[in-house]
Amino acid sequence: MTANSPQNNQITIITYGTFDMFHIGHLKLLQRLKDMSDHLIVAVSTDEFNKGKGKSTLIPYDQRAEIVANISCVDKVIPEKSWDQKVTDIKEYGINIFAIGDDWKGEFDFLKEHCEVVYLPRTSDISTTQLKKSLSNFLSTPKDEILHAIKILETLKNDFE
Ligand code: C2G
Repeated sequence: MTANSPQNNQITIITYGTFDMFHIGHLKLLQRLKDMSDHLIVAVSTDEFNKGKGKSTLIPYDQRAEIVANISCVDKVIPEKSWDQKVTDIKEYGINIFAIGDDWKGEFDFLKEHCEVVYLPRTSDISTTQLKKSLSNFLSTPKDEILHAIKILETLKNDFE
């Protein structure tokens, strides 16, 4: 099934993502991928490509790519500029496994004629969308309301101690 058999028994994996506001879910995915491979290549979506996805990012591409490139389990970062670059990437880098979170389950099965395709369970209870929502809620709450809430919590804490 896989066109690219391991070179010298070295397994190379590729994954794609935006990795905006890098969080524990992103890290755990990359670490799991590295546990399955010798080389981990990560394609980070460019800002232009994300616009096409209807996705806006808080952190610009250069910084997201630099953050991912400095994650110890990541061996190489390339830009993701289009949906149809995956087959070319798989051939160019001798990819054995294409892997991504299961929020994309089935979407990339067409790649099975070129390499193995794996969908990994996402890390629950964390997402960039969720972080953005919490941040905007926090920033939209008037300061004095936050201070008032903190005061109440402190009083409660003292009562409990
Ligand atoms: N992820 C995860 N657990 C989370 C959040 C994200 O495992 N709690 C995984 C996603 O499933 C994905 C990767 O982290 O595999 C990056 O997630 P996003 O930055 O949201 O990537 P996305 O915008 O979905 O880009 O061509 C494919 C696209 O580039 C995928």
